[in-house]
Amino acid sequence: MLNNEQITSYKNEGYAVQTSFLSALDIERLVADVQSICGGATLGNHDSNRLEMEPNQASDGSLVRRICHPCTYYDRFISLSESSELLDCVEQLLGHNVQFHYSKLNIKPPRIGSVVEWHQDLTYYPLTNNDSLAIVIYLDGASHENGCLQVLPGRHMLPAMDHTASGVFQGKITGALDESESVFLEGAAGTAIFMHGMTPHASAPNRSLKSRRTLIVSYRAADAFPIYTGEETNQNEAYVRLARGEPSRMARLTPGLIAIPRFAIRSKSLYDLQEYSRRQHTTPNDEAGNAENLYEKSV
Ligand SMILES: O=C(O)CCC(=O)C(=O)O
Repeated sequence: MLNNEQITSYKNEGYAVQTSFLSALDIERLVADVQSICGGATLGNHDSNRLEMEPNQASDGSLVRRICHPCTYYDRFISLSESSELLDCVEQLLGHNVQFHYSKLNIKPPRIGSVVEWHQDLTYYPLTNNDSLAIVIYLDGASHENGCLQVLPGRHMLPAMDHTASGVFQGKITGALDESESVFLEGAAGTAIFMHGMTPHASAPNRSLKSRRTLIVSYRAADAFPIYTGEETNQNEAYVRLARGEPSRMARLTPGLIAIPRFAIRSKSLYDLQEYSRRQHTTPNDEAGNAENLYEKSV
């Protein structure tokens, strides 16, 4: 369970940190599963529905950057996402009726681990209200050196920051951002960070020799319904299941305006979308809508 200080931190700052959320044995078992899930995959030969590989390696390179939907496909991760230890904390922050939304396991391998640029999760998948969170659980010690999570505290209650260029969603904050306010959430393996869906966050590339493996599990209040933005909404909804309490027959609405993301490409992940955005804006002759054939255009 979270204590009052942690709940206040989540409400006021947009995040709360729980150290030693997982035991050494839990971590050992989850890491063994990670190794077996990733075993045998190479950039040139892997199941892209289950794994995403680091792009900057040889075709026989085996460095994975994401396990897709671990809490849907793999028993130990499913159990963790359904555990009372986790759901009791989620209930403290979101109320009794809670949906599991999605999960992913991000790996920043030594030396080439990918950057995650600043973004707010709810800009990718707007909901009728903002009672949505992600739990970021470190399976390795995470520090400045290997790309721990960084957050901008206290920004989650304000309107969403701009994630667009020329009206097109870039998957990252494009407006002004004062990084001097950012907090580096360093932590030992087993640390869990409860992060509000509107908290701006990022993590640096891993240039160190230490891997940084991180499980991310997202939940939302049962009365937070998806706002349909196109095919992406169907994709995002595919993994939703009731985690605790009852389904809701009422959608609760946050007053105000909600930006609807217009995707220029159908990207596999945040990494791809942010990479696409970097290419668009760093290659002089690369006009919007004229990118290389690497990406399938969405309609
Ligand atoms: O892995 C990280 O450091 C953050 C990842 C993240 O924000 C995401 O995958 O949405």
